[in-house]
Amino acid sequence: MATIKIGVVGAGLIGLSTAVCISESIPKCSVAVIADRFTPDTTSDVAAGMLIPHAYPGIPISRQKQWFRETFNYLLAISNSSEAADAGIRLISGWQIFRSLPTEETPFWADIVLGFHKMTQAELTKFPQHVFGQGFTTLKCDSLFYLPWLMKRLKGNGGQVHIKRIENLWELCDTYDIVVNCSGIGSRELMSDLTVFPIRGQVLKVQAPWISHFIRDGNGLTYIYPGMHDVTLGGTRQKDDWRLHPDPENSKDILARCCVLEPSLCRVWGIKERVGLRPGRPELRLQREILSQDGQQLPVVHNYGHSGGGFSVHWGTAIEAAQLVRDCIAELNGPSSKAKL
Ligand SMILES: Cc1cc2nc3c(=O)[nH]c(=O)nc-3n(C[C@H](O)[C@H](O)[C@H](O)COP(=O)(O)OP(=O)(O)OC[C@H]3O[C@@H](n4cnc5c(N)ncnc54)[C@H](O)[C@@H]3O)c2cc1C
Ligand SMILES: *[C@@H]1O[C@H](CO)[C@@H](O)[C@H](O)[C@H]1NC(C)=O
Ligand SMILES: CC(=O)N[C@H]1CO[C@H](CO)[C@@H](O)[C@@H]1O
Repeated sequence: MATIKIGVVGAGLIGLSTAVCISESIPKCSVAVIADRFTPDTTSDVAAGMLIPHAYPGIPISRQKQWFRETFNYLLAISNSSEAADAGIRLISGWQIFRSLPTEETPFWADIVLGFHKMTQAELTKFPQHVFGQGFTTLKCDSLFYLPWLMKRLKGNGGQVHIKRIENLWELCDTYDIVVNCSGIGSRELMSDLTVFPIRGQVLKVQAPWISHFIRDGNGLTYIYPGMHDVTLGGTRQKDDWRLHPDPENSKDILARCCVLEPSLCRVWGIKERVGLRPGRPELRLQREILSQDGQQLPVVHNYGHSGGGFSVHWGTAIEAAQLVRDCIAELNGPSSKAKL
């Protein structure tokens, strides 16, 4: 059997993790990543990389929970290995706090993170404006370490990397047997998928080395996430806003909101403003499709639309995308196919 050539479009978190997962779980294949932007210039580089799931409407909770569990357990093992510092992965404890009682006091992921508990009155005294909270230990992926580390793993497995903008998937059909679509917000143009929209996120990366706990307001708008070399302060969620330059008003507002939760932040220094466009979509798209044109066929696996929660589920969705690639291979090799291989 010939080597099967797989082209993955996208070098953000989703493209790289999917390419690594394919290269490590499918024998007899070659994997290439094709993208116009690489780390540190993708949306994924802007993210804080906290593992706190974002709910995807339209996808059964059991499937989302499985994605999160697989991602959490895989990263937990890395955080517990000698690779942890290179990969930028570590455990982090903190609080998610609410100004009014949330509809669900116990979220679906409560038994996956570690030590989940309803905050005690003593813990809540730090946040006088909040009436309820959840304390837990989760994981954080520092993208400026994690993405290069994934890239290194991919290259170590023989994966290729090409810098190129793809205008149309068919450009890839002469070179690859199967194409995997992980183009994030780019899928709006690339796949003419007009249901994909940007959710603009502005954050501040600041120096505040004394901060060790995360704090997240339950509405997801204000958060303080300490990382390896800086602290991410957020944020904004601006739907259909394509501006990639920082807005100084947003920055002032973010700092003011974070200082209410953590007054010591009034002393931060080294403030850098960053903006990313989350690939919003009513539903995350993880499915197989066979494109046809002029009697030619091209199997495609879609994996995009992770919105504001890509880090929390990326390994679970990569495992599922790799399974879909395996299904494509079985079909290409099947008796009924117009043997391309
Ligand atoms: C401010 C902010 C904070 C966030 N915080 C968190 C968090 O704490 N936890 C969490 O789980 N998630 C978080 N997210 C969400 C997370 O960042 C995204 O879900 C994730 O990064 C999406 O990854 P992606 O690989 O799909 O997209 P991207 O990182 O945008 O990558 C897309 C890739 O596709 C390529 N591409 C697109 N179109 C083309 C084309 N036509 N030709 C060639 N290449 C193309 C691009 O060059 C790029 O390489 C946050 C997002 C933002 C903006
Ligand atoms: C952590 O590492 C120890 C020692 O290698 C191992 O025994 C243990 O099972 C690991 N735990 C996890 C969660 O990976
Ligand atoms: C790069 C890429 O894979 N683009 C394709 C993704 O899928 C759609 C179909 O839904 C195609 O039209 C794109 O060309």
